[in-house]
Amino acid sequence: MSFHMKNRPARRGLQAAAVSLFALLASVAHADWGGLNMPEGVTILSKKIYGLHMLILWVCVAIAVVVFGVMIYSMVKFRKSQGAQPDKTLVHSTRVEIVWTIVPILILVGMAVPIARTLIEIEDMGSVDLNIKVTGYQWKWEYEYLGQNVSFFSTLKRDSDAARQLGSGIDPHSVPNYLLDVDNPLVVPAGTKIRFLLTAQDVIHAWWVPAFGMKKDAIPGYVNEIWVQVDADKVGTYRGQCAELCGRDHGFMEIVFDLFCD
Ligand SMILES: [Cu+2]
Repeated sequence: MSFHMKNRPARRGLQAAAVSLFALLASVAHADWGGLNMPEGVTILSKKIYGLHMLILWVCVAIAVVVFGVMIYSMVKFRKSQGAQPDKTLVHSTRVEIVWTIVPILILVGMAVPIARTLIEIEDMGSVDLNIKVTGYQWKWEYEYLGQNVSFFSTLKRDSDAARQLGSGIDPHSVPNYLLDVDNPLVVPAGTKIRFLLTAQDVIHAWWVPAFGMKKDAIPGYVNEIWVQVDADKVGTYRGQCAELCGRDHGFMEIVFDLFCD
């Protein structure tokens, strides 16, 4: 069927839409593509999780190329205008049924192997160098270095807290690391395998530092655990927040993790 657009304003509108679409695509092309992907993180586990993510992404891309390739080829090659006749004999084919059941099973099992390996590694709490108990409160964190006789509370830094008050008159832009700093950060030597034991005293919180690729709930009366080992060359400050809607000031439960070189 041929399609003629006689309505000029409509055609201009379509042209303008096409131009703006191209402009949008061009600006996306100029943007940092890395910002569209999942961040790689700085720990052993976060890198493995990133590797898995990329592996599965390319498996999906390969499947999409094959499936859409066959579909588009078939639609173009066997179109009605070329005299294609529907095959009325292929109502049921046991061979085809078996192939399209076995092939996806093999793909899924193939993907499950590296995934299971990584999951086992995530749960492996063996040979940790340091145990830190993390307790969530409304609205602060308590850190306890087990066996080291060190424990402290970590709360939103005072300058941020003052600036966030309604009608404080303080310009948030004048506060360094506004709403991202705490009074007492976690301080840990580089290259150590740390086990975090997460719990809470009042309601459910969640301890989350995005660069670690790990997030887990801190639940009252229950201990969850995660392990973190940051690469020795990634010395620096990593930040996170409580990732559970734990109450009114949930957005102000910051986490600051300082990694120093021995
Ligand atoms: Cu919380």
